[in-house]
Amino acid sequence: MEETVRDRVLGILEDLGEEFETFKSKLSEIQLQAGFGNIPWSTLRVAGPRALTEELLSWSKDENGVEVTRKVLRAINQEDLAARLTKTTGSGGSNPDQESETHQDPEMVGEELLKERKRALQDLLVTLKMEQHRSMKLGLKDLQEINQENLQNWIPWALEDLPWHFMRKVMALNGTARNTSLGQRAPGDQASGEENGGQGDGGNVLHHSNMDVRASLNPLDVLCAVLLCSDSFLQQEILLKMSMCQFALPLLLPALDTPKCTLMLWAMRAIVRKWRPHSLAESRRFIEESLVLTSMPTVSFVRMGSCSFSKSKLLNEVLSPSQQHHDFFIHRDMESGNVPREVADGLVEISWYFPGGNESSDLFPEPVAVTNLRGDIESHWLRFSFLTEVSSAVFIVTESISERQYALLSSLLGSATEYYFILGAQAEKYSQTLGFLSKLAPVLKLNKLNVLEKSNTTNQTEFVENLQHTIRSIMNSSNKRVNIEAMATAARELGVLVDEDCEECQSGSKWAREITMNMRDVSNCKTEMLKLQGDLWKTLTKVEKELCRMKEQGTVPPEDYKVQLKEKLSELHAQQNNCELNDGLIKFINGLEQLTAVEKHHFLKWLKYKLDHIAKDEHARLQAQYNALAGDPQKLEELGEFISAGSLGVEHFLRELGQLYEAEHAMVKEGKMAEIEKQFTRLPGIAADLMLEGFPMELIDGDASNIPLQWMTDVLTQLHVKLGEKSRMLVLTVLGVQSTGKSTLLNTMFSLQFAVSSGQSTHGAFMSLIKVAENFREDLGCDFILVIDTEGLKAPEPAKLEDSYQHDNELATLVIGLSDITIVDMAMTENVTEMKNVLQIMVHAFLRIKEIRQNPQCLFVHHNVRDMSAHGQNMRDRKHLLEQLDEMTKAAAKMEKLHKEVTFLDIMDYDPVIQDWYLPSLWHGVPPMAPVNLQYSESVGKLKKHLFQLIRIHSVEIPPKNIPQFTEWMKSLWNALKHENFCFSFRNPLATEAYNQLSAKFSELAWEFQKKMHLWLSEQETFIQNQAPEELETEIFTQLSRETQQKLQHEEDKIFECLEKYIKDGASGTYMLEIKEDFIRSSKSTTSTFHHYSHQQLERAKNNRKRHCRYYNSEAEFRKIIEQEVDKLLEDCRSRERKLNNEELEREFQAMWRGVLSESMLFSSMKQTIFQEMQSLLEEDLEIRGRLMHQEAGSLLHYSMSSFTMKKEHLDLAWSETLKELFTKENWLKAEELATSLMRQCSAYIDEKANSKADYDEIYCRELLCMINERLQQEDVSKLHTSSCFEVDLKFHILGEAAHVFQEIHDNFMKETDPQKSQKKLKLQYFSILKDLYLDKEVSHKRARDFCDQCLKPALVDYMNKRLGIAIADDILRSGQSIDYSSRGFFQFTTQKKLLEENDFYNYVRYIENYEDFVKTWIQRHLVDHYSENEGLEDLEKEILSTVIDRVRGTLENSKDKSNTVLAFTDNFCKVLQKDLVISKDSLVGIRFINTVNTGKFIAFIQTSLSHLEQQILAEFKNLETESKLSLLSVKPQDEIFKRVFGCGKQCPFCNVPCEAAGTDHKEHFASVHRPQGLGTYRCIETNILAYELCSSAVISNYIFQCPETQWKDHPFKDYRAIFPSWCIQPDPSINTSDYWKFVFKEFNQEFAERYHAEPADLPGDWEKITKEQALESLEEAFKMK
Ligand SMILES: Nc1nc2c(ncn2[C@@H]2O[C@H](COP(=O)(O)OP(=O)(O)OP(=O)(O)O)[C@@H](O)[C@H]2O)c(=O)[nH]1
Ligand SMILES: [Mg+2]
Ligand SMILES: [Zn+2]
Ligand SMILES: [Zn+2]
Repeated sequence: MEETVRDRVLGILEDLGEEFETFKSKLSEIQLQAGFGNIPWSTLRVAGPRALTEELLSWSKDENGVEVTRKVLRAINQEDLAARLTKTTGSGGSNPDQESETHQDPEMVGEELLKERKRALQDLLVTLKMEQHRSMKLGLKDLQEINQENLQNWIPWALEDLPWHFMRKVMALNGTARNTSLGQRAPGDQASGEENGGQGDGGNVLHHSNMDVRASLNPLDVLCAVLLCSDSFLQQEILLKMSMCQFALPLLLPALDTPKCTLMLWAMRAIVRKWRPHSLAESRRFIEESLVLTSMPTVSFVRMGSCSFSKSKLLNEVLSPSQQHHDFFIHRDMESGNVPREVADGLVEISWYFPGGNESSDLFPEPVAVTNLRGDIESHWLRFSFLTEVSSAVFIVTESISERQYALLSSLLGSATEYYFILGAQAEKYSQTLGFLSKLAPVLKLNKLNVLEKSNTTNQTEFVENLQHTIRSIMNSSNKRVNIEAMATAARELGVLVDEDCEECQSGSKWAREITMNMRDVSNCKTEMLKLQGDLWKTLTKVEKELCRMKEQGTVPPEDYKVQLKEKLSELHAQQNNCELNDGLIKFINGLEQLTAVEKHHFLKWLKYKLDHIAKDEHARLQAQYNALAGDPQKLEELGEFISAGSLGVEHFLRELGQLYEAEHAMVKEGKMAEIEKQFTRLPGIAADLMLEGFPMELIDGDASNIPLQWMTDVLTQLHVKLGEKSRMLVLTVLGVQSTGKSTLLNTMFSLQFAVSSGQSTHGAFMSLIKVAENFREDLGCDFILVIDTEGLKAPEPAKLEDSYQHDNELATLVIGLSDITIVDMAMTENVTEMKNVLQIMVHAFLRIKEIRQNPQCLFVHHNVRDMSAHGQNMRDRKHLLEQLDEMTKAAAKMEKLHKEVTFLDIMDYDPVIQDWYLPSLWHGVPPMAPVNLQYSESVGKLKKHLFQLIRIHSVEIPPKNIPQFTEWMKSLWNALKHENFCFSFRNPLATEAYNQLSAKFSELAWEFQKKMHLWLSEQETFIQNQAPEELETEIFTQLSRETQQKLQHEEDKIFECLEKYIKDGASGTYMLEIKEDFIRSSKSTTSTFHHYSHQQLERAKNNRKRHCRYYNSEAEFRKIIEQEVDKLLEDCRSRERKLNNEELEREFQAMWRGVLSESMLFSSMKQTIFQEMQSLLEEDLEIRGRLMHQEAGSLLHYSMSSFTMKKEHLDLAWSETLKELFTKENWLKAEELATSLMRQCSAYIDEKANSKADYDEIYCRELLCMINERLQQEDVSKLHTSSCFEVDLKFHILGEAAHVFQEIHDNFMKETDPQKSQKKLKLQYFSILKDLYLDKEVSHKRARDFCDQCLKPALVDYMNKRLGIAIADDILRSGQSIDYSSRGFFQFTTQKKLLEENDFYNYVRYIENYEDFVKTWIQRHLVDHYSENEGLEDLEKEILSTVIDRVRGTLENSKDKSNTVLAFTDNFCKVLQKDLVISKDSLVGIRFINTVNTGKFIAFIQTSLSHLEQQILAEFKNLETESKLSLLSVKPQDEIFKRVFGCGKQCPFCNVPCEAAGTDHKEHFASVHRPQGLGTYRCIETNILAYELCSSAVISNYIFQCPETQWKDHPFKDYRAIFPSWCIQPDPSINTSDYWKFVFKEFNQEFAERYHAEPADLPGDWEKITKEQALESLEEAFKMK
């Protein structure tokens, strides 16, 4: 008999029962939406099922009516009826069922239905705005990315927010993740207002509730949509977190995008559960196992037909621990649980019960799985079949059984599963149902116990208990135990898909299996497969640390001991490198290199699971042994260690790669392997890729307590490249007691994947990179966040106290040092001492980090706080904590040997209100059944928000480091940590960078200042030279000095201003502030030097001018007379009648000339005796200084430097009488050295003056005396106890030598200006003038030429010499050349590199013995070379000359109309240019007659000859050798450059290496590399053999030294600062740092010995092997030139 559509609709409406009213109300709502002709509410309200059927079907076409009915049914959560309607009324004759109506052909899907479901899915995804992720799956990274939303609360406002809300919350372990109700907007908010307005007729309660429902989605739909749009790894993560929240997990995902439903095996792989079955209750052991591998009985719950009570709710009650209800499954009474499901029908969920080992409270004695099928089994027969396959028992929940259903159930005949029926109350069909049941009894082997009745009157608690009891008995009787892997097999047989069957996953699994296939156990794998990281790496670590600590040095000299250790290192590297690559590792590497990204990801996950499995098995076995051994403490401990060494993970494989890489690198570096033989160069790139994909990377190996620095550096460098070099990272770390949930905290906060749970506790430290969204980077101030998870700090056991404390200390210092923000996890453990010990370690670490001037930000997280109100509790506790922290700080300061009072607040800005955070315990209840505490999740969320606020503020103050900076920083920290004295050994790379930047800036500013002042002084000097001597004694000169001081002050202020500004704008922030003082001081010292210098310059100019005048006065006098006479003669001649011819005129002139000469005193002895002048100056000086001059001293001329020898009287022997002879000898040598160096310095000065071509000046002598006095007053000299006789002798010899030279200078000068010569010249000139005048010639051009030649040209040349030096220095310091001179370090590098290239002993000697001289020559040579190579110098000359000539032109132009006479013109001309040109118009011959010439013509002539004059001067300059040109300059560029690179001039007290600190006045002297001390002439006093110790090694060794400063007493090197407080000598940053000087020493050992009159050093054999290339490399490394 055929049912009509009408019958079916009616049947369904009748079946609705109580829900019929709901149906009607929903219908009215839907009608409104549909918008076309509808059934009025008045009709609806009274209509019964039959009437409504008519209405519905007549409403429009039949089909539409059916459609509407179905929609409404779904909307009121009557999916089953809706499905039935579809099934029975489907059109087109095709089979419309979802998964077929018959069980024979379960997956035959009707096209129509398929379409409809596709549409439903499509609609859902559109609503959720997730369509694009259907193909482009979401990954974990999308969730990790940090964006604006991290700062907001996640309240879903629109449906499209729901998936994100779910994912975010579930990632944060938030129990409310599944809630799908939307946030209520504030009233008046338009979005909700509109809908309300549309409603129109209020008053219907039902109506409203439905309205609310509509504004949401069923959580299961959201879950399905999210899983559909996620990649398989995100799915895993979501399921993992859901499982922690104790949410039921999807076991079978409905067929959404796939033809069939899917078993979520892979998605559950990551879940590990821990429990204690009752069988183990005694032993107190836990079982920890991967969930998918755990076999247990499974009980399934399905529904048939409709049911009045919620099956899911019932299940929740069955599974909930007593006293604590938890919603494992979503049920219809939950928030939005009643919203109709759009796509989630047919979902099978699974949940578990795990016992905690407490027999009285556990519900079940062993684990049991419970599955729950959503929907009616009739529509989901395939799933139902699957469940019957895998379950021990299936509970069918139903209210009635119909004929059809009976038929269906009958087909289960022969099924192996037990069936139970839970009958809901439905009186009408009760008897019919019972009838069917009894018919089914034999088919399904039912008995009375298999039917549970649940009527309205049943006591719920009793019913649940009953059910639990039934399940228990099923567990007892059935021995069917399946795990999810086994379920997958069953599924495949039924044609259900399994997510693991995808290609990538299978290939990943295959690769992993190949590695683990032959692995027997963990220790076997470690010794066979991972050889490099075992004992080899641990021994290596020990040796590396010993190299820095030298604890077992004994009596071996430090350098030799270092060589021994180095050899050991090299040997170990070789051993590592020689290890055969085994199969497993090769496969691992191949896997990483060859697989696609997704495959690789699968591969690594698989490897992890498989390794975990192996390790767990072993762990369990060992644990059993351990328990058995209970009596024997010795063995227990051994086994305990064994157990802790038993972890094995992918990180061990990666670690092995790191070791392979390190070893290979070391081999190449040691020259034992060629660069091209390298095999592992691609590994760092691969590791960087892994980091990008979210794998945590091992930073510190917790087993060996070491960092593979090269590996780490190269991995991070690769990472930097892969990030497009945009890698500013904020570093965040967590630190705290062991196993307190640190990793869990980070994972919860940032969705990371750090290893958690006791089985795989963190070892060492791992880091994970999180991306900040592009549009959020600006705001947050960084591009990435690097999260570091660390191993818990242990409370040291007494036996291993030292080691453990050290390990923890290193770890804590390193990570705190690396971090911008540190979270200190202060779990409230029961053990107070443990907490205290750990705090002590942390405080110590913070103190050290503060000492190296890093400002750690820190948050204290008080974890496991039971009562959340506790934090408000009382200030007393806090005060108490602070007191304790202070105590700890004090103790730490003592350990660090800081001799100062420090409190905790000194090392950290600690504000309990902001910095103390309280977290409740992770679990709500007792694990394993406890879900995550909602409070925990929410507190973590708040903490996270706070962290981001902190980061925003922090990154403004201290810009985050990028990867290269981070790497450098890490290396420095680690290197320093290897040393005993961390703070002292730390070389701060960022501060160094800031320092270098600042010193470059400072040099630039200093030069700018000097240049301005030089120019200024040169103008003033010119001005002085243009004044009459008597003018200079007046106010004019004082005025000049005053102006100069003002100018200085002005420029000085400018320097400070610029420095301040630069520091303020500087990116290096705080570091610059720290070192600012040094530079301010240096600026001050530079300017004050200039104060002195400028004063001197002005004085000198004045003196010169006076001397000049004195000398020229007589000549001027003479010329005046001559000119008078010429005038007379002219008159005379003109008055004669006859015109004289040329000879007659000459005769007359001759007579006149002779007459004048005989009368004049001209050119008599103008020569001075310089030495007498000097002698009197010397006597004056000695008198002032109260030194007695010996009687027999005699004339200065008897002394010279070469004749100086040391005499007994030179030392104050009375003082040293009591001391050893040794002391005297040493002092003698030192005094001699002092004398030599002083003489060298003075002779350099004398030479310079000799070259300058200027006449002698008294100031020379004064300056020499000043130099000597300054040197003798220095501190180190006073310690030598020299006598005053020494001083007197020294001065005599030096000035004696100088006197000879100066006399010569003067004599030469006089010769140049030979009176005879000038006399002759004058004579010719005057005769010519006379002739011209007599003949009345037009002579203006002649006079003008004279003016050009005699006045203008010398002035221009002088100008050039004054300016060229400044210009050259400026050119060099500002051009590309300046890089060599940009900093002292750079200069050292360039010179040393060049020295190495030339490899010439004498060059080295000059460099070492007379650094200053070396530098000067070096610069000079460089200048000469530079300018002989190119036209640069000519350009400079042209520029200088053309500037001044332009000025001359301008002046000429201006004077044209103003001056009537030539004299007036010249006066004016000189006056205008008196600051530029020294024009001595007095020296113009025939000045008296000049007025007779035509002014206009005179000027015009000068104008036209200017360019000729310019060419002439340039040509003359061009012809000069560069060197002699340089010697003529008044400001010597080489001196200016020298000042920049020479610095303070101090040398290391042990090895004489020059100080590299910037400026001239700094607190500390330092050098990047020290030299073997023998190069500084150090030798063994007894044997006279040169010493080869390095200062940088000595300071960490047990060596001692003696020197005058220690009064020749022994002093430990480690404590050298007590003697030389201003020197900072740090240990070498790497073992190769000093290779350069070692190389030099071994090359020239013999030569140095001869030179120093000593025996050659007995160098360690290892030094012989150092090559030139290695030397260069070490140099590049030391000065960071790579
Ligand atoms: N009771 C309780 N257990 C927690 C809490 N937080 C984490 N755990 C559990 O403690 C165990 C260890 O957690 P981890 O996150 O690995 O702890 P950890 O501090 O990183 O451990 P180590 O790295 O070994 O020092 C896990 O099983 C967590 O589930 C908590 O607040 N309360
Ligand atoms: Mg951890
Ligand atoms: Zn030194
Ligand atoms: Zn210095």
